[in-house]
Amino acid sequence: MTTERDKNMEQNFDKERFKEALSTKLASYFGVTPEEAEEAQIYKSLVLVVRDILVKKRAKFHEARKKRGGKRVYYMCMEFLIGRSLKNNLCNLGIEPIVRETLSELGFSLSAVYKKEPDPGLGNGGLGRLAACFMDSLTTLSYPATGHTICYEYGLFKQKIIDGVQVELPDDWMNDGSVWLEPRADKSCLVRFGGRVLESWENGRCKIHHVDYEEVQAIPYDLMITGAESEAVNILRLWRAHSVRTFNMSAFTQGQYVKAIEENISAETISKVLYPSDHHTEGKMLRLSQQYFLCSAALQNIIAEYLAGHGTLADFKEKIAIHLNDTHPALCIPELMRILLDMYSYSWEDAWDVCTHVFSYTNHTIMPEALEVWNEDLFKLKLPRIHQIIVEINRRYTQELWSLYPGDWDRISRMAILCGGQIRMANLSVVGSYKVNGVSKLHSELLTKTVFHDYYKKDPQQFTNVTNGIAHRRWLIYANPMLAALLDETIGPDYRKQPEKLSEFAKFANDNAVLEQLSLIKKANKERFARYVKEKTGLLLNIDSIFDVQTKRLHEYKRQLLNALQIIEAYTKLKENPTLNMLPQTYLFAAKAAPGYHMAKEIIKLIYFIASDIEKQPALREKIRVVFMEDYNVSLAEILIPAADLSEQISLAGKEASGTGNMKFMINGAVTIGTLDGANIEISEAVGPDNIYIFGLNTDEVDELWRRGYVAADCYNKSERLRRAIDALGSGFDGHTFSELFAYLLSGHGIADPYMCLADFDSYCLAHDRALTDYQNKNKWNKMALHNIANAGIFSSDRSIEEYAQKIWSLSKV
Ligand code: 26Q
Repeated sequence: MTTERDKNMEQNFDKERFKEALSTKLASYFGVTPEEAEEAQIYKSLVLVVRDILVKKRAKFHEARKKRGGKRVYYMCMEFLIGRSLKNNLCNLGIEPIVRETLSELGFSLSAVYKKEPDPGLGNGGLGRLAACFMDSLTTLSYPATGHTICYEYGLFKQKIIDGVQVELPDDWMNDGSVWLEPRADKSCLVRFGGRVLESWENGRCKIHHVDYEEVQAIPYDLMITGAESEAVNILRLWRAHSVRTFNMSAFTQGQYVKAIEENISAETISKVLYPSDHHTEGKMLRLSQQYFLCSAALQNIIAEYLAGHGTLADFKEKIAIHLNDTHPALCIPELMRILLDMYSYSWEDAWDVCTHVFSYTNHTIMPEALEVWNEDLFKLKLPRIHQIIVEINRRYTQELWSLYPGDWDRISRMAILCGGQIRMANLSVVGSYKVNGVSKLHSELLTKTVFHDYYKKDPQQFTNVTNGIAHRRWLIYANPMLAALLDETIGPDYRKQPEKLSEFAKFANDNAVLEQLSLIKKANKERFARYVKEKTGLLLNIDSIFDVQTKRLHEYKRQLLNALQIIEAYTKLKENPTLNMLPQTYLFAAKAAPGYHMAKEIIKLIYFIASDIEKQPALREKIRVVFMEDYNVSLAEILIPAADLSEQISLAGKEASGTGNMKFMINGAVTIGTLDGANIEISEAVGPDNIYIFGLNTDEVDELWRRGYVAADCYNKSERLRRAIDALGSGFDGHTFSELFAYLLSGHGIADPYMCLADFDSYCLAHDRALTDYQNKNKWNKMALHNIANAGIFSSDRSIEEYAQKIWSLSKV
């Protein structure tokens, strides 16, 4: 029974009530008193207490939303890299202090309890983390939103580095990490694969019969998302595949037993594991099954929910926005067509009208190897009805193009969805969406100039930009509580919900007391991180050295290799002259490589052996230290980013669509060293040229150099510094030589140095030298840090979401 006291649990949350609620959970789930409980039991019971609060809050929000009516948005993404939930929820609800105190009275440390929570790795990197930041902001800003994704049993692999080699281990996060998830068997549905499509004529209409298909059950698991000081609670719905075959015992005796089990297993394989590669599509059929599984389950669910609330689909396109986060969920478009045509007897024109008013699409890359295509013959076998629908969308669309551009076959074939036996998912996404956006100013501009140029010419209004953002509460306030306290003290707490107010911090640029505070906070965060490193690796970091950090997926275009070359150059110089008086430097890396990505793994090996080489020379490692942290994930980022002095954002111009790590470092007072790529350009505009180290070629110069013919060896021959670094690859580190990397940079299989590390090397070293000089001027550096923080407000995902709500979804708050 719900008592009045219960209802007000959150508002009237006090120590006594909390203690009572926690004790009840401990008793009913584990049969222990708080005194007898273990940390893990405290963790689980605490989650259950928080869930109860959220369930009640959710019910209220649901009522308010229903009463208001209005539009809602569904955010579709194959990845949601949510990170741990407990701290975020306690802080958002404003009950963390009470929980901390109460636990402390019971003899537990809340910080230790936080560590009991596994960090779900349900994403590869930027795209998945963006989806999670967006759910946070949508909820904080009281927008009605639901996320849909897959409940992977195994998230992104756990990484170990053994003798320089990345070893992948399974991430079994569900084992006890699913306390937050609420299974909703009542909302499960069936998704069909394979089979054949038959047509018949009934009452003058063509009826579709899908036969001989295999059915998989989709079961949703709900995760409640809180916002900061907000009445809203939204849902992230994670879909799990289940076999529908019931077990036939008689088959056992007939020798069919194993076969039946095998079939069960193959159905459940669909949600077994997250594909660990980004920026590379392999065209694997299991990935296609995952994509359709998500799209079909989500759309059936969206329609069912809509009908339950409205009774008819009449106003569907006015009330619903469905956002496709990259092309991965693009099958939502033909799936909605299928449902409207085959199940609700819509005409093609009416169904298409609904689709083209409901879907919007964000592109996250223009790199050709990342643009998804499916082999049409294989696709047809797995999804015959969806294939038919795509063929018809393509037929009608190319017909329209023919009348617009008669005879212009080149253009029409570039814009078609089907071409050369392949299905082009980016084209399907553009054709089926009313709005398409890029993720930074530069990227959005490049989209309209390159991959989507033809579509842009046809309808410029279809294209827009929404620069990415980060959940600044998670990444600043919760990850860096000391900095948050300083901000509260100096500019007041309004920036917590109005990030643009961070700009008021600029007023303190000449306040020496504040600057000193800032540097003490950075030092404390470096100490906190150093304790963590000591615990994990046994290494003792020098807090007074500059922390120079590059953390992100390992990829050639992100150029961890350029960073390594710069380190090698500094290291060899130091070796030649060991008494060199220099600022001590600590280079920190963390990165996962896709398991099949050979070159990325070679770069990890290089960094690892540079590090181990230096470790063996005590005199040198006082001055230069390299640390590769294993298993980069959200939790590691939360402790590492606040400790950074220098933020490495050094992709080849034109390759990084936006980047979001750059924003996380900036808001924590790190200064960026970076190229004019992605959101670095906007960061540079925000902080001004004195508060960032920009180097290297810009996109026009990169293009020009490609056209002229880039010869890496020319750079090598011209630069003494560069030769020293590259030659060192040949002589090696800690007994390991890197001839493959040497060849990759200078001769290569196809083109040498495809991401132009050598072209940018000298300029990178000069920028680095400037940064090291400036770092030694404490006052100057602290001021730079302050300006970075003060100008980071526009990179809050609150701003991004307000732009999506206005420019794309036409969404209003509850
Ligand atoms: C596709 C097909 C098959 C298997 C995997 C994939 C796949 C999975 C993940 C392809 C791409 C991704 C992830 C891409 C990604 O994270 N892109 C990044 O998105 C960020 C958010 O917009 C940007 O800031 C980064 O610049 C961009 O690289």
